[in-house]
Amino acid sequence: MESCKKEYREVLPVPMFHSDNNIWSVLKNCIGTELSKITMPVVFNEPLSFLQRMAEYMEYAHLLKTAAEQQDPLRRMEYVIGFAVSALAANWERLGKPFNPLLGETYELEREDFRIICEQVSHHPPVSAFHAESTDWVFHGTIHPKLKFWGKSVEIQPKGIVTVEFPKLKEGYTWSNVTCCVHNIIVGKMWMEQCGNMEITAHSSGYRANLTFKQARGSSKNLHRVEGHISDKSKHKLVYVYGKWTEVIKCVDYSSYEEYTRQSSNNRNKSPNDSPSHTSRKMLQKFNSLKVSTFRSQNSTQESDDPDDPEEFPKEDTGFSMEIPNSTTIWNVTPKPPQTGDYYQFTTFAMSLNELEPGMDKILCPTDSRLRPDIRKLEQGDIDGAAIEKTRLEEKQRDANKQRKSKNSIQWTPRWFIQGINPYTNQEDWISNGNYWKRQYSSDLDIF
Ligand code: CLR
Repeated sequence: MESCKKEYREVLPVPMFHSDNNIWSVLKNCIGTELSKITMPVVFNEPLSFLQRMAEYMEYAHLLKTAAEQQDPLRRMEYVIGFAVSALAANWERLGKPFNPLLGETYELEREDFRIICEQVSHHPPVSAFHAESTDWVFHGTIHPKLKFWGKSVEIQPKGIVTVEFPKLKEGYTWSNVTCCVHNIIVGKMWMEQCGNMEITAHSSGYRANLTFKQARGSSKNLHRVEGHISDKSKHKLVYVYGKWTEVIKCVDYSSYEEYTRQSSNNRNKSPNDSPSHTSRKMLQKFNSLKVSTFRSQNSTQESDDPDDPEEFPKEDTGFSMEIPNSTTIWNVTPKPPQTGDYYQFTTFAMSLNELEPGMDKILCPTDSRLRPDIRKLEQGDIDGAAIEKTRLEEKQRDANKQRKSKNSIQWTPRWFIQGINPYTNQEDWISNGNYWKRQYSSDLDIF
C-alpha cells in the first residue's frame, strides 16, 4: 500500500562546500600508494563511507525481483545484466572520495524489499564484503579497490567477485566489476568513465554475457557506451545488449540486430537520394545544426556546421544506435534530483544513506557508518570538525592495531563474514555468517 511506504530524506542537511583545492597537490605524494593509505583533506571527501557507497549497488534492486519472476533463463540473464550495469549508474560525476572504512566498521540498510549488511573485513589491503537478501534473491560480494596512477589519470580496479543467487531456482550468476578511470587529476576538469569487459556467467544454464564498457577516447560517440551479447554454451550469440551505463540498457534478439545492421549498411551503400534513411539523416543533421548554431552564437563567432563533423553528428545508422526495432528496455536511470550539484552529485537514494532514522539509535550496531562522527560533521558542513574527528579516528585505529600486535598477534577477526571459497568460481571470497540480523551486538566494540 502506497500510504504505508516509509519516507526517506531527499536532501542532506546543508549544501556542500565547493573547494578550489587542487587534488594533484595531494596525490603527487601518493604515487604507488594503496587507496586506503592515502590521507586526503576532508574537502575532497563526500559524506559517505565506502561501505555506504557499496550499498548503492542496491538502488535498482527491483531488477533482481523482476529477474526472479522470469520463466525463461535467457530473460533472467537480461535482468541480471540490467542490474549489474545499473549498479554503476550512481558513480557518474561523483568525484568526491568516500571515507575509508575503519577496520570492523559495518553498514546496514533495510528497505521494503531487501536488506544489506556490509563490513570492512581488512584494512591493509582494504577489503569490503557485503551480503544482501530478499525473499527471491541473494546478492553478495567482496570488493578490494586497487589504484593505479597513469600520469594524468587514475584507474581504480574493484577486484573481487559479486554473486547473484535465486535460491528457489537453484541458480547462481557471478561477475567482476569493470575498471573506473578518473581523468584530469593534474589539470583540467576531472571526469570519470567505466571501462573494460564484464563477463557475467549463469552457472546453471551456461549462458554467458560479454559486455564491453567503451572508452570515449576524445569522441562523444562512445561516451558511457555499453555493448555486448549473451551467448549459450556452444558460443551461439542469442541476444544483443546495448545502452549506456549512465542511462539505459536494452536487449534485442541477435537476429534482429543482424538484420538491422545489414539494412543500415545497405542504405549507406545505396545512392544517397533514394534511401529513406538518408532523408531522415538529412533532417536530423539540419535539426542538430540548428541547435549547434544557436548554442554557438552565444559563445563564439566561429560557425562551422560541417555535417561530417563526427562530434556533432554521430551517425544514427551504425550498430550503436539506441533504436533497434524489437528491443526491450531492461533498465532506465532515475534522474538525479535538481539540487544534486550542491550535494556532491548524489542521487536521491544516496541522499538517504547516512540518515539516522527515528528509533535507529537504539538498535543500530555500534560500528555502523552512520555513527561515524567525521562523516556526520562533514554532512553538517563542519569541515574543520570533520578533519579533527577523521584524524582522531585514524589514530585510534592505529593504536588498536599496535595493541593487537603487542598482544602477540591476536589477529582481528571480522564479526559478520568468514573467509571462504566462492562455490561458483572457486576463488577466495568473504561469506556472510548469517548472524548480523539477530542484532546481538557486543558493546565492547569501540572503533569510533
Ligand atoms: C566504482 C564502481 C566499483 C567500485 C568502486 C570502487 C572504488 C571507487 C569507485 C567505485 C568510484 C570512484 C571512487 C573509487 C574510490 C575513489 C574514487 C569513489 C565505486 C573517487 C572518485 C576518488 C578519486 C580520487 C583519486 C584521484 C584518488 O564497482
